[in-house]
Amino acid sequence: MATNRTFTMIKPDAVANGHIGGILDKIIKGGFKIVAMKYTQLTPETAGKFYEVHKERPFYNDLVSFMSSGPIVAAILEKDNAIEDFRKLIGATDPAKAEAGTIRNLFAKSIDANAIHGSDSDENAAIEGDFFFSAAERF
Ligand code: IDP
Ligand code: MG
Repeated sequence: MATNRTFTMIKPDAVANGHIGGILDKIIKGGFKIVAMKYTQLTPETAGKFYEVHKERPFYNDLVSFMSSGPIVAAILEKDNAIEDFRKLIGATDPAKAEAGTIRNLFAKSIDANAIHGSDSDENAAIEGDFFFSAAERF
């Protein structure tokens, strides 16, 4: 069932490379409304918890150290069919395979430093949004 919210992070590589503005522009022009937004940095502990579902994957330790290596922008976004439409807007996990014009195609360099996160389900969008934002931080 489609719902109307997803969660995103602009990852440390995209922040460091000066792409916050370019990525937010794509998100807003893509029809997403910003419900909540925060500029912050994960610690190895919080990044490890956020990516706990990937604990058994071989890249888990690298992912946790990359995601805590610098500041990120976290946000909750709203749009009809948000999860699916946002996954379409960001493109494939591997930027080399991401469709032209997608955020990862435009702003990402590699499969690990791939510029942006997008929730993969309604359930995870709710969990991930709650990880960063209180009710009073949502508009
Ligand atoms: P997604 O971000 O497109 O949903 P996931 O499979 O959920 O992709 O993986 C989470 C994150 O882990 C990716 O965005 C990427 O940063 C990293 N990652 C995924 N696959 C690999 C890999 O094969 N090598 C290194 N990092 C990876
Ligand atoms: Mg994922």
